[in-house]
Amino acid sequence: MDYKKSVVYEIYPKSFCDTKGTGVGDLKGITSKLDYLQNLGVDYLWLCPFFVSPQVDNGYDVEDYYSIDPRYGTMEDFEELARKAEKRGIGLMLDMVFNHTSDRHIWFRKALKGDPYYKNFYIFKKGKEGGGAPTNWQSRFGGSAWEYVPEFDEYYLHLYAMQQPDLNWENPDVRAEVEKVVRFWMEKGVKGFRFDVINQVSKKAYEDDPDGDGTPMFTDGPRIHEFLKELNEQSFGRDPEIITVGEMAATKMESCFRYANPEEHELTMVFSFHHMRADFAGDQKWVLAPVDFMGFKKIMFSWQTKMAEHGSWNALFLDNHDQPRIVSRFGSEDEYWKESAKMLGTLYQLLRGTPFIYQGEELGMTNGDFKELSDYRDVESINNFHILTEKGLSPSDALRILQKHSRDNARTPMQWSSEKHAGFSQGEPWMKVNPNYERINAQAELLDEDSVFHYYRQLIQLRKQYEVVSDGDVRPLGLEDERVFAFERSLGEESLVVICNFYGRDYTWKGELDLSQYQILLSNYPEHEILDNAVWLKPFEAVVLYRKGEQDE
Ligand code: TEU
Repeated sequence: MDYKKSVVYEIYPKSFCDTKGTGVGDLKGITSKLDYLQNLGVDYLWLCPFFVSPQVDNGYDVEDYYSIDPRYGTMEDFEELARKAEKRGIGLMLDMVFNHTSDRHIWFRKALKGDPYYKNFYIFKKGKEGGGAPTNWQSRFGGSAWEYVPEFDEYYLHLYAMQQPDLNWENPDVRAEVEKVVRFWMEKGVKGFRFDVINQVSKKAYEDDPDGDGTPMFTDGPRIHEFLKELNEQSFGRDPEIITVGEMAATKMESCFRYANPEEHELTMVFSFHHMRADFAGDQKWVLAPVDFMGFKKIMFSWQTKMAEHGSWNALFLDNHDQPRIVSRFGSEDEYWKESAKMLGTLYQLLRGTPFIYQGEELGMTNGDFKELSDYRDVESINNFHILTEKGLSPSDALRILQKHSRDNARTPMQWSSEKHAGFSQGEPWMKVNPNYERINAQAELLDEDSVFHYYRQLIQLRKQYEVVSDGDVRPLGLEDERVFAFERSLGEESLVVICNFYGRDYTWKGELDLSQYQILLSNYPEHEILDNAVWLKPFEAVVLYRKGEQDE
């Protein structure tokens, strides 16, 4: 399958569909929704981890890479899913978490017993002379990234939760194990892989970071390209059909030029996150800040144009399981909910790269309705609540920040219908269902031709039908415009123009192209006012215009 023409759909198994009434989604639930997914038109399903795990980080803490967590089903269930998906032309993409394991993984348990072979699978270091952790690095989930083990008088490194010890990629035996895991799943018929925080596996030096939390010491490290090339050569690279995406936390674009350039033989494409900080205060996530639209636009276009100049490929997304819902963040939850959900889809799906839709995004699902700390499940959110209140913030102010920025916003159960628990489960869901399910749900949207769901179907089809979408060059339009996100895609004489009003107010947009030669391919409003190079945009309006090559001269 051509990755440029493909669209990936991300599934968070825990919240997708529960067939057993346990309140937790399962693999059979995914199989039962294959018709829905085929109808939407997606080509790959990225399944977040379903391996045996104590679930401290919802499966991103893997205890056994070769077995399926019984709460999600069995290996037979997985094989059935793979088979039935393939029949519908859908490939499975698995999520491989190799920066760390669970602390319950047999390797770590042996390490803690003092087995020197397995101790070298992880990163144990002596504390500083005079006491304290080996370096000042901070865990991504808050607090020190080092945990003290009294038996050894040493610390182990965990860039994420304490129960997620980092693997030592300098050890060739670790890399060989990782490659073995990938080959195992390839043999099961898997068609792609997503590698979790893969750009953090090569650490630079175990030294203090003078002005920060350690990020430069373990991001895009000195041996990262070598490690990725080896992983490619020893595992997925043996099958040219397999597509891969690396999750690149806090990465530098220069590194991504190489990660995602086909000639480098590292990965097919990369996720970067700089554009997702548009509502942070600088690097600070746990504060309330307005959306910086101009900053967002600048970052998006700089990745678009520079990655293209280097022949490298982007993964495109606005929603995923770690991000609050985009319609709540950048759009509107009330008056213009539908229009803004469609506009945001238009904005990113027609850029240069492979789009990733996160479950429920195609319905315009919104942030969770969380009122108290006990409504939250996410380790990062709960840790940061405590950090904020220890710093002196009132619990209600801390909760307000969580309501905006918690990853749980994306993890509420999928809204299938207006039945009890949104049709997600017969039992009590592991996380609170969003009460707006009576209005926003798949059943209702399937019946409504004007729904966000049907609009997403059309967007996906544009990528299949128009080569200019999959292969065209990209050029920002009106970079300085403070209201509109617009760009042109072009292939030879063929041209596609996408104009998105980012705000809930009317706005007249003027560009440099004569639009009278264009036809409208898609829009979230039935009527349009376009004259020469000007478009009278309604709140959150998105218009996709197309001009064929021949008509040009
Ligand atoms: O996320 C890595 C990551 O750094 C972020 O997306 C993170 O969730 C966010 O920055 C916190 O502010 C990946 C997975 O996608 C995430 O679900 C896991 O929790 C994490 O790795 C650890 O495996």
